[in-house]
Amino acid sequence: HIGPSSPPTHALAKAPVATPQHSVDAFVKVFLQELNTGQGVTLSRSTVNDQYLALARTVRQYLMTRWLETSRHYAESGSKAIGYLSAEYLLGRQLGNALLATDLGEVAEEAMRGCGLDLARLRAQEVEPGLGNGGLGRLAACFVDSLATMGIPCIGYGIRYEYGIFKQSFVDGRQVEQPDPWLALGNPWEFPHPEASVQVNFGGHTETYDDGGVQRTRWVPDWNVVGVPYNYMVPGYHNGKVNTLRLWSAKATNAFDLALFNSGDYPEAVRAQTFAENITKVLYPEDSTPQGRELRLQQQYFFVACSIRDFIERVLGPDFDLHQLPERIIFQLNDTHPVIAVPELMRILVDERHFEWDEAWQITKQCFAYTCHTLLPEALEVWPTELLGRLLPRHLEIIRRINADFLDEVRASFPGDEQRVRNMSIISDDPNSSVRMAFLATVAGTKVNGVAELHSQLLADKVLHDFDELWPEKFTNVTNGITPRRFICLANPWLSELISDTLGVGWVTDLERLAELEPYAQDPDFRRAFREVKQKAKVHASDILRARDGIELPPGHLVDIMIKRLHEYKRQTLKLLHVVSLYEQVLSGEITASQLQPRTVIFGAKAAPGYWMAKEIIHLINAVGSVINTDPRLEGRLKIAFPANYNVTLAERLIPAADLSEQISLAGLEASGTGNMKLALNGALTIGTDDGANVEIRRLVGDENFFLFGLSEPEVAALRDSGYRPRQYYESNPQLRAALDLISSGIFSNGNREAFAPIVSSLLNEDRFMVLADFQSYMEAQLRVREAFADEEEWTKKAILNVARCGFFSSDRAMGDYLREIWHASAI
Ligand code: KOT
Repeated sequence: HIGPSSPPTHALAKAPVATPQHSVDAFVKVFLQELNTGQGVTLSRSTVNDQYLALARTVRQYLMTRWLETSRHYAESGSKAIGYLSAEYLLGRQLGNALLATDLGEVAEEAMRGCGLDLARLRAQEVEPGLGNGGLGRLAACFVDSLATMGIPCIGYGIRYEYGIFKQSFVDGRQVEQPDPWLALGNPWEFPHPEASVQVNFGGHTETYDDGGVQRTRWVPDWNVVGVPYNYMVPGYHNGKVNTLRLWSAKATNAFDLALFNSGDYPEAVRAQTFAENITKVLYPEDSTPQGRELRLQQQYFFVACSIRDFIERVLGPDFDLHQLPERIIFQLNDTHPVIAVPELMRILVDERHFEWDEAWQITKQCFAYTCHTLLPEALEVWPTELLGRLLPRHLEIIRRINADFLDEVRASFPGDEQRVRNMSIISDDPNSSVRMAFLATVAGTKVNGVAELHSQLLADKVLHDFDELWPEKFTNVTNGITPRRFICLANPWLSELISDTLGVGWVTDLERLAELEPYAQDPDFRRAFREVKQKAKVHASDILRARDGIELPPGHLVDIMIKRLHEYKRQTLKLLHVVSLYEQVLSGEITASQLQPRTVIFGAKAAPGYWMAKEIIHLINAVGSVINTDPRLEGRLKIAFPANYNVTLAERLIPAADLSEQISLAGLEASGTGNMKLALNGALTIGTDDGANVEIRRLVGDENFFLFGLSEPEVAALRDSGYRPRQYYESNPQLRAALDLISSGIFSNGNREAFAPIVSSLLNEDRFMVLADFQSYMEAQLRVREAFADEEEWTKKAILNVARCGFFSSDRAMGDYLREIWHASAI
């Protein structure tokens, strides 16, 4: 039972407390109160962490009434909500975003100054919640931001990992991982609700029983854990709305260890508890390559079971008629990680609520939609039936029945085509019996979407081709987007101010209005102002890199940025070969250092700890950096900067400083990319392949404002089919050969010629991602960059046009697309 036992009589108790006033005095008062009563310290004795926590709690107070009001409003309206199911939310720091959403930035700054404190210093105290690996998790964070800003009822459901993405450092140029104890200094942004905990079962077996003449099945699990929800505010921008992100934390149940305690086996009881709590202990650091580990499946089922039960029992309540479920919720599956939600909802409807199978399936099918984020075959999740059946025996039975019914449908549509039936089966026997989660998601989802036009096309034409033939109406595209609040307003206050001074402030929630900047590309004063903005961003990034990593950004350099996970398909090695080749050309006297366009290449990248080749590539980047950064022959005209531990906070600092954005994946493999959008919207020009959302960026900004190179996806397919032999490129291209030979010479490894042999040999002999095939084209595109950058005015025009023409890439637009095409929900 929740809620007061008798109706309130006191007038003040009938409504949520009033929001504190939007004034410096009021702010200071709340802040000091929070310091004293929340932290138990006086200002004079407080630490920076005390001050940060009190400040966060102060801002929280300004959001609280809005949060309570938003929840009440949604509940009363009875409208359809989005349940965004995502195993990752890469949120980034919260304080700045909360200040922006509430328009309290200046008030807070002055209030802190009045207390003798520096707002920037307190903001720097916040440890970012790194509850995601990369693009997929950051996208989820952008989407919930947009939905709150658009006033759409949405609950983001996910996992409260005790340890987020690992902290990266470099030792002798090699990546070393450390745990990320992000909660250690206290987390002022979360609200635990143990009273709303949910039990989650695992293991055991199923049995049938007679229920008054009806044969039913039930699951008899043999262990369970409890999910404790932690609520986070998701503030809308300047709209008085605050949505909820609900992250689940695993706790041992009492039943779990009571028997063991009673038997006197205390160490075993404690071990059992640790076992339960391991479920949400740590984020899996794989990106685009799932690891088939039992604990990972436990995580997936854990958060999804908690979330569905939470929505049905707490949000809708016991009296709700689940026939109407599709009118109240659509669960968006952020890739296949939450797909086990499908059999879970079926289990609830059939086993617990006693729906007929067909009716339950009709309901379930309307409640899910699936977003696919990859095309890499090795990234498509499959679970061995042995494991799934051991952990979730009832779910496996349900999946088998879904599959059997589905395959009957295939047979009816394609009589006699048993090969097709085998190809489409959710359960595959090749090589071992396993469940193909993308197929399950496709069968269950009302819609299946890719994340950029090209990707959606390839999804329907290749990976899920048979499904597209069966149900063409299911397949759709929603090109990704990014939130302008974090990635323009917060990250780039200088650009934001220039835009607002020019257009007014409406662009922040209506990003297509950036198009109105277009004529200003012709205005020399505006161009000068635009360059000053870039200059300020570079100085700021430089200050950050100096303080954080001891890295100097030389003034006047072209800032060339490649920031993304380290993955062979993304081709950091291609970027590196460009740098090595320039170096080699200077060493060999082919060009003089003075002919180089002064340039700093900034890398930011984490490698999955178990991805050996990616870690070797990190080592090579650092090795090349330490040689060229100190070689006087380059006269300081070429530099590599590789700050460790690239994360959202660092991205916000680097992106505004970029002149050139590297989006150089092998065509057909980067589903969308979102860094490409962030960089273009901050006035960087893209050098890129025809891949992912690059295709749409180029179409919008125009060929003349984009440096295209490399094979197209059909060319990649054709080259692969005709037999790709990378060594031919090495043998026929002297520049490429010289660059690879320089790496093999040992110059970057103190004379050790073997140090980077695995990388070179992998490129020469296999080169799965066709780095060598695209090398020449990339070098030529970089020459065009060099030439274009030399003309400052023309470059500035191009940069302005990139900003003006990329309004499409707002996540507000993406959310609009999902609402119209997939969710059929609207603002209330
Ligand atoms: C991870 C594990 C399994 C399947 C897919 C992934 C995945 C895909 N993780 N991140 N992605 C990226 O998602 C972004 C958002 O859609 C895309 O922009 C990017 O191209 C994907 O690589």
